[in-house]
Amino acid sequence: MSTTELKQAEPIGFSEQLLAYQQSVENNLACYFGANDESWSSLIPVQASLYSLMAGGKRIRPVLILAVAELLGLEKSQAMPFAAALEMIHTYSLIHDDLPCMDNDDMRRGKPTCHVKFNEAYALLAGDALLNRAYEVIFKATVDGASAKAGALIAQMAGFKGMIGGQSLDLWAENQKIDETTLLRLHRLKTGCLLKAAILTPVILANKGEDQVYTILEKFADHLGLAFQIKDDILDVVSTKETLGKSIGKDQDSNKSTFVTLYGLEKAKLFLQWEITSAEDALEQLSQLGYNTAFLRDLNSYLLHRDK
Ligand code: GRG
Repeated sequence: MSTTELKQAEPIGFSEQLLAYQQSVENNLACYFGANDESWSSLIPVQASLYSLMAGGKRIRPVLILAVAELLGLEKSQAMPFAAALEMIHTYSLIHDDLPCMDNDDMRRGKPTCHVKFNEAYALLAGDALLNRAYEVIFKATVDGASAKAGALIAQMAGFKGMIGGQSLDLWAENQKIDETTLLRLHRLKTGCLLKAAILTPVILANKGEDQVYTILEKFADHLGLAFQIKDDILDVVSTKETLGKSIGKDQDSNKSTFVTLYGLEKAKLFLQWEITSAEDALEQLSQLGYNTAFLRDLNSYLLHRDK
């Protein structure tokens, strides 16, 4: 056997695999947005969309789509349009969230926010353009009942029964103390729903919507979503603007209830560990069905230890 063949046989490590997923998302994203369409690329909202879309970001949602797709044996080409579309929806939500009428932030993904770089009107249009393009990409990739269902799931999770509902609760909850049940609901909707859409989209594309796999991955998504947000709450108080690439201390400044403001830092860390362990339990159930969950297990732990 030649050395090249030997090299190819070596299992790929978590960091390499994560980078490979992230790179394939990066390579496809601008393309799916239509950045190569010269007749439109000079339009300011198109430039503003691309500015935010290509500003980096961890690409967790599309990475989850690609990883679950691979776990289920789905073709990457089948999952990629949905992965790109979800990242566009996520980026639109960040642009709108940063607007003065919402969180009024001046830094995102280590750069001036979209409305600071362009202006409020163009940032609003950039978000709208990303959202509409996302559904255009999804419609173009809709070839059967399964892909139609996957598109409907994404629309629901991004809408008022999902992220928009959560954002609305978040606005309502400012300057008032909310209880744990409301906080959990807010987080599940605002953050959890898009992550759930990422994890369940490939399951639906693989026609496994009725299987045990769906139930287990839904449980995994619930715990991962909460863990992700609790970590975000923690980073808001322990990190720096330089590391995070966005403002810190915002939750306290805008009088928001978070796991940290409600329970303090140490208890929030315990909540985080509990959610991560519960997510691991779900993955253990999946591996008992014969699925290779190694990447998802490492991603779960990476999200626990991430510093941005
Ligand atoms: C405006 C409809 C609308 C919704 C806004 C995204 C959002 C909802 C608000 C942003 C504030 C926030 C803390 C949201 C929770 C979700 C979250 C942690 C977003 C940041 O996601 P990351 O960490 O960001 O994946 P990158 O930049 O890495 O993509």
